Amino acid sequence: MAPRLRNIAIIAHVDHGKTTLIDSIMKQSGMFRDNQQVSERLMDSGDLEKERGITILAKPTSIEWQDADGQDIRINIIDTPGHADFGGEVERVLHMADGVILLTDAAEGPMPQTKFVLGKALAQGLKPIVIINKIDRSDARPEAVVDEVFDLFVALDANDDQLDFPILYASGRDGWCVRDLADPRENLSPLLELILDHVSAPNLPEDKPFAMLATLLDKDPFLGRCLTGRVVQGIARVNDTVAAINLDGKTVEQGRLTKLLRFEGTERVPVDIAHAGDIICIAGLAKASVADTIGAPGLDAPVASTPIDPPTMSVTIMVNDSPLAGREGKKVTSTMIRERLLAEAETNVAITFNESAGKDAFEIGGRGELQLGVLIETMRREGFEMTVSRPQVLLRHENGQKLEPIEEVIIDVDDDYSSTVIDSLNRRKAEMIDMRQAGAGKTRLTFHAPSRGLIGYQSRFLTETRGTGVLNRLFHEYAPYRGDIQGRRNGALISNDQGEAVAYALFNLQDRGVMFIDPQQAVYQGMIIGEHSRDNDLEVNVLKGKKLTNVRASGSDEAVTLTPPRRMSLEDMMAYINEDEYLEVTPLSLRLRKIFLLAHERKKHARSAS
Ligand SMILES: Nc1nc2c(ncn2[C@@H]2O[C@H](COP(=O)(O)OP(=O)(O)OP(=O)(O)O)[C@@H](O)[C@H]2O)c(=O)[nH]1
Ligand SMILES: [Mg+2]
Repeated sequence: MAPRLRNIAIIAHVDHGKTTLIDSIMKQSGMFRDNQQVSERLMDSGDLEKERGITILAKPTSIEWQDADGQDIRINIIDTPGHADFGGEVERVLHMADGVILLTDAAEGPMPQTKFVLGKALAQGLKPIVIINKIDRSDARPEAVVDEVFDLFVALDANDDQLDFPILYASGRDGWCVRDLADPRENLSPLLELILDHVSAPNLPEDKPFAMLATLLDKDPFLGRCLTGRVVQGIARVNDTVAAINLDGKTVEQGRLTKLLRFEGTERVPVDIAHAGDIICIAGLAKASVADTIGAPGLDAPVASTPIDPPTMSVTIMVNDSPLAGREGKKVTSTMIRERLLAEAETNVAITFNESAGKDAFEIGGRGELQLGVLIETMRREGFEMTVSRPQVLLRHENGQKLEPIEEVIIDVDDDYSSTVIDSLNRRKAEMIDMRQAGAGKTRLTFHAPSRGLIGYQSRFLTETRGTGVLNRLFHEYAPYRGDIQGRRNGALISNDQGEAVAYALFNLQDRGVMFIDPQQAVYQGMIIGEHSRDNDLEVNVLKGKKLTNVRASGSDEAVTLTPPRRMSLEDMMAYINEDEYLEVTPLSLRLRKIFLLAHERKKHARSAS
C-alpha cells in the first residue's frame, strides 16, 4: 500500500511569496487554535530571516489534509530560499520531494532565480504545479505571465508531461487560489486537492534495510546535531543502531538513533518510527554530515547525491587589532574565531574554511556577499570582534587561462535611468545582451557581467535609479578574465589621531566629502571617517574644536548643523572597502580602516608595492 503521504517543495524567485503561502496553508490546515496569535512568515524562524524578511535556510514542515474519501494524508512541504546566494541548497533539497510548486509573481513574471530553480526541478524529472501568485496586486498581469512561464519551460527543455503543467492563480497572503480567474476566491483547497492528485505518493521499498540521505544539517540546543533527509528505503526506529557512510562508501561513524522527529508547523515532533518516503530529522550522530547516507549497519552503497557547488567568493577574517579592539566584544581571540568558523563550515555546507599557516587569518568561501554578510552579522551578535577584508571573487585556472565567474544581470528601470545604468555597468566590464521596452515606461536590460565588477554595485544601483530599479543576478559561467576593473573612484578621509570626533571639525570637513561618522564617535589614527570628493586619500583632523576665546558668541558656537552621515550596512561596507582597507566588526560598531594605520607605513607599503 502506498503511504498516505506527499512530499512537495515550493520554489520561486526571491520574494515571490513562498513563505507567506505556507503560512496560509498551515492556518487553513487547522493547525492553530482559532484564537491563537500567529505571526507572519512562520517558517522564517531565524533571527536574521525575520529581520530581513528573506528565507536563508530551506526547511520542511508538514500538515494534514483530508482526501476525497475523508482519509488524512500528511503533506510534507519544503520551503526553499529564493535568493541566489542560498540557491545552492535548493537543488539538494529537491531530492526530498516528489513534486514542486513553482510560484511566480503575477506582476514581475519569471525572474533569474525562477529560471535557475525551475531548471533544477525539471532536470530531476519533477512535474511542477505552477502558481501565478499575488493576483491581488494592482499591476498583476496573469495571462502574460502564464505565457512567459510557458516559454521558460520550453527554453529549459521541459518534456511534454512537464509542459502540461496545471496552473492556479493565487494570493498566498490572502489565502486563496483558483483554477480559473473567474472562480470564486475562497481558500487554498484547490491547491491542496491538486497536490494530492498531481503529485504521486513516494514509492520506495519498505522491506529493505533502512537508508536515508542526509540533506540538511543543523544544531539544536537540546538535541545536538540534527540531520534531516528523506528515508529512501526501509524503516527507522528509535534506538536502532546505524552507520553513516560518505559518498565514497567509507564509514564515517556508527551510532544510535536517539531521536526521530517529524516536522509539524515550526516544531519537531518526536516519533517512534519512520517509513520509507517520509522526511525526518534524526539525532544521535556526532560526525555524519550532509551528503552522507545514514543506514542500517552493513549498508555498502551510498545514496547518490548532488555535489555541492564550490564557493565563488571569499573574505579573509582576522583578529581585530584596531586601537579600539576588545572594548565591545567578548569573543576576540584568534582561537575563538577559528573554532567558530570551523563549526560554521561544518554545519553550513555552502561555506568553506581555509587557514593560512601562522598568519591567524582565515579565508571563508561562500556564494555571495549576502551569504558572507549573514555569517559575519550572526557572529557579531554572538559577541565576536573581527577584522574583515574586501570580498574577492574566486578565479579558476584552466589550460593556462585565467577564468572568472560571469553573471547574468537582469535590470528593470524607468526609461530615464537606463543610460546611467548602462554606463556604470560598462565601466564594470559588463556586456549588454538585450534591451527591451517592458511597458509602463520601464526598460529591461540584460547583461553578462563579471561578478568582480558587481561587488557593491547593488547599493550604487539603488542610488543611480533613486531606489526605483530592480536588479537580479544569476551565475552564468566561468569565462576568460576581462581585465582590470577600476574599484572605488573616491579616496578616503582618514583620521590622523585618536579621540572623539568633534561636531565643529566634522562641519569644517563637509566640503571635503561625505562623512561616515557622527560627532562624539570614537576614532583612531588610520580609521576611515568619510569619503573624499577626490580620488586620493586625505588625512584629516576630526578632533579639532573651535579655538576658545574670552568672549563667548551666543550659542552659535556649538550649534553647527551637520549633514547626516552616510549610513552603510555591513554588506555595503564590505563591498565599499578597497584592497588596502579593512572592515572592523564588533557587536556594537562597524568601522572602516586602512590596513596600515600609520601614514608612513602606508607610504612605505605603497612604494614597495609599485
Ligand atoms: N500583494 C501580495 N503580496 C504578497 C503575497 N504573498 C506575499 N507577499 C509579500 O511578498 C513579500 C515576500 O514574501 P515572502 O513570503 O517572504 O516571499 P518568499 O518567496 O518566501 O521570499 P524568499 O524566501 O526570501 O525567497 C512579503 O512582503 C509579503 O508580504 C500576495 O499574495 N500578495
Ligand atoms: Mg521565504
